[in-house]
Amino acid sequence: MKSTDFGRLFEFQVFGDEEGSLVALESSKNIPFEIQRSYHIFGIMPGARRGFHAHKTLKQLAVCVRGTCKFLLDNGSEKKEVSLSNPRQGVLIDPMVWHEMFDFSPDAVLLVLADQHYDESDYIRNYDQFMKAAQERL
Ligand code: T46
Repeated sequence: MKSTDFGRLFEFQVFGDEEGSLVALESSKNIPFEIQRSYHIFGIMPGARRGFHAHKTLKQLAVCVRGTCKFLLDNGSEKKEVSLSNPRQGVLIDPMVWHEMFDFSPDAVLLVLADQHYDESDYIRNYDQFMKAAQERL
């Protein structure tokens, strides 16, 4: 992976009129994979920081559909901070990218789309193990 490729921000088309706005997310159209699972994170305690893992093979795209939050993304050689501040934007979380989510606003709802079903064995939850695996891929 080229270092600049990870943590790509997507800007979705908004269908809007005077009555409101709508964003459609579709497998292999504006989402760059087949969606197998979605989950959403909400009711986050003030100051909470989540994530602290990378996935071996899972691809995901996260949209803060309400409120705001930030991501720290780390591919083992470069770190990026990404802010999600509106429901028109999404951030791609590639495999082998360590990620942490933080600075959630009290009303934040983070929707995550994933290309595989839940599998705990796909997680790398130890940063040293992640760095070792990331270096081996270079
Ligand atoms: C990720 C970031 C962005 C399930 O049983 N099924 C699921 O599909 C998911 C996502 C989680 N869980 C269980 C596993 C744990 O017992 O829910 C509990 C909380 O999961 P975790 O501590 O991994 O949550 P986060 O917010 O740290 O991470 C989540 C995703 O797990 C992860 O894949 O990339 O959001």
